[in-house]
Amino acid sequence: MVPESISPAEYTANSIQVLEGLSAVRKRPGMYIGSTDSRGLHHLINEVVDNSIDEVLAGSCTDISVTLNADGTCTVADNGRGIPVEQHPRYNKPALEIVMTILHAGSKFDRNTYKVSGGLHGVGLHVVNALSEWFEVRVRRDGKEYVQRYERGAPVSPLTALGPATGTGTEQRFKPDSTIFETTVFDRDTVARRLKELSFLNPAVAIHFADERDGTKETFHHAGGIVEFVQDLNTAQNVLFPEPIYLHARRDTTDIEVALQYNDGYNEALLAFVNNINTVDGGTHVVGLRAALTRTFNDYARQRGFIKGEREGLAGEDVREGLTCVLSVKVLEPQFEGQTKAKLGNSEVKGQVESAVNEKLAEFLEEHPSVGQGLISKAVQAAQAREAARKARELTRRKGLLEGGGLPGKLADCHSRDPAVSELFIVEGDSAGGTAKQGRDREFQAVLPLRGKILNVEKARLDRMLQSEGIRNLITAIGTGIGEEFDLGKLRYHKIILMTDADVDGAHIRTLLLTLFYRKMPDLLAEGHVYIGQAPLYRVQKGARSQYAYTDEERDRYIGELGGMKGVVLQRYKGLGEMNSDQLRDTTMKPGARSLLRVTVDDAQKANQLFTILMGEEVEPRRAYIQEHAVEVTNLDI
Ligand code: 0RA
Repeated sequence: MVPESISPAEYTANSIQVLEGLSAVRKRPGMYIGSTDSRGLHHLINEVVDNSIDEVLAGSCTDISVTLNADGTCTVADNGRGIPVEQHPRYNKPALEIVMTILHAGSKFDRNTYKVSGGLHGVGLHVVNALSEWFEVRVRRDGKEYVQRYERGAPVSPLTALGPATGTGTEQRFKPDSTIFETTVFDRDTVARRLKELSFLNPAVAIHFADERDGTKETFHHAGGIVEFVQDLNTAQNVLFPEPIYLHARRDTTDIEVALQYNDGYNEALLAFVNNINTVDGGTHVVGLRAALTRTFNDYARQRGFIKGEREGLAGEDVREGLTCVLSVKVLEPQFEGQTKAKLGNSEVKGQVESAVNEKLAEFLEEHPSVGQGLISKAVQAAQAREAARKARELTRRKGLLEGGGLPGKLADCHSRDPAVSELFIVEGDSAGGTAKQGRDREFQAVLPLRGKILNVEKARLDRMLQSEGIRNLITAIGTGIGEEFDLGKLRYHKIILMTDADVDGAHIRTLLLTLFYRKMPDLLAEGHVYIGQAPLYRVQKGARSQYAYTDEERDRYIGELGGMKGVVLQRYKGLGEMNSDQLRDTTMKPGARSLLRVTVDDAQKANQLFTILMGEEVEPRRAYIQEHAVEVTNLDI
């Protein structure tokens, strides 16, 4: 028998438990939201919005609004059923208070939807509450409006009925605690990106987003769901057929949705979601999808005689060339794995996705023979190109062996054979390359000059870039190989440092190289092996005193410190080549004296986007992009 109410002693014990729970969250926030930096901060909004999305999944909510208020708070409102307010018999408190202070999954008030548990998602509103300076909840339910306020997780007022109200819904407003977070400033684009993504994944909802700090407003509503998502991703591409293929199936309790479309490019863009969570590290659902694509296209190609007899079939990479695909699965009890919990671990899902996609895609191809044939001929071409590339590689490999060692002649390698301490400087141009060779510590620093010219391959696709000898030298020097052959274990230097000029050409080359890494060697970035060497822009000298300035602001500050321009010699370095080797060593190369920027996957993704837009065939997005970023790209030679 569950008692209707509990004794005062039990009540007190329960309150103490609540406070202990909240202080646990506040003591180790990282355990619940990953970090207390900007990423952790945005996690608060995601968590609150996810709770409203659960109402959408339950079929009870059509509109969500998210507002970044001028006072630094965030408001999330939905027209769902409203968080229940009735007294909870066991705790003798309103259900809402329990939701806000302890409860997340597995209770009487648990909604029966696909949940995001495990990992950093689905941690519960009480976590957001505990990490907020204050949190105010308003609920409309049963014809009334209710309100309750919390501070750092603890209620500071009882749940109060305000008066009659129409409709149902929940409104939550919170102020992140500045004593917890390194920054409490929300980033509009970060929030907008996630809301847009959610609107594609949940076509039944309209998400209204407003930033009161700058007055911008936007509504995200995509009735076409992930089909529109794929179209959106392919905006800047030439697509091979106008309507993305859409597949939907259920296997057991798992719901599987796929939208895919091909473009005439050579890259694969696969986004995979589990219960609305972007699984950037893939997992069993992605493995199942890939297996099904390879299998189905091969079967189809053989049945129709595109591939004959014993000949080797299409490889996975062949059928994914130019593929843009969104996979969205709903799993009842997802297990997220890995450092960032962004990988699905449920082994049963592989077979479920594989079987669903095999069946539905075969059906589609059967019904759309012209699309099917187009795709097969593209994949066959990809296979031929792969074979040709393999032969070319074999040839260079053998040639390399004959020449001894196989390392490019341009490379001034270091003595050390220990990758963990070795560094590779990639330098623009032979003249700067010469300076860098003199300035390096040859024990552990290698230098590879790249000829600027080769890299100015305007509008070159990545594939064309790979035909450049300079780029092939680079790949050989790094040692890992690229694409499917990539092997991080063969990495010859744990630090790969791009040292380019601080001008337009330098930016151009950096964009190209980062794009190459992002697309063909992404693990180099994920494991933090790529850096940008920061060379100074100026030397400010007066008498015996001299300082290097890395920005215009620094230059002005140093001039100020020296008492103004009088007697000051200002040297501006237009390129690395203008420095002598001692200067380059002391400012940019020598550990301890230099400053290196580690390149994140995010940085590289941005470079990749820039690359796609600047090099893309489609004129319209390029024009739109350039207009939007006019200031940044005014002097880019595109
Ligand atoms: C538990 C049960 C029910 C709804 C909710 C929670 C709920 C939670 C949130 C969080 C943000 N918005 C929300 N809207 C609803 C179902 C209650 C019922 O059956 O009426």
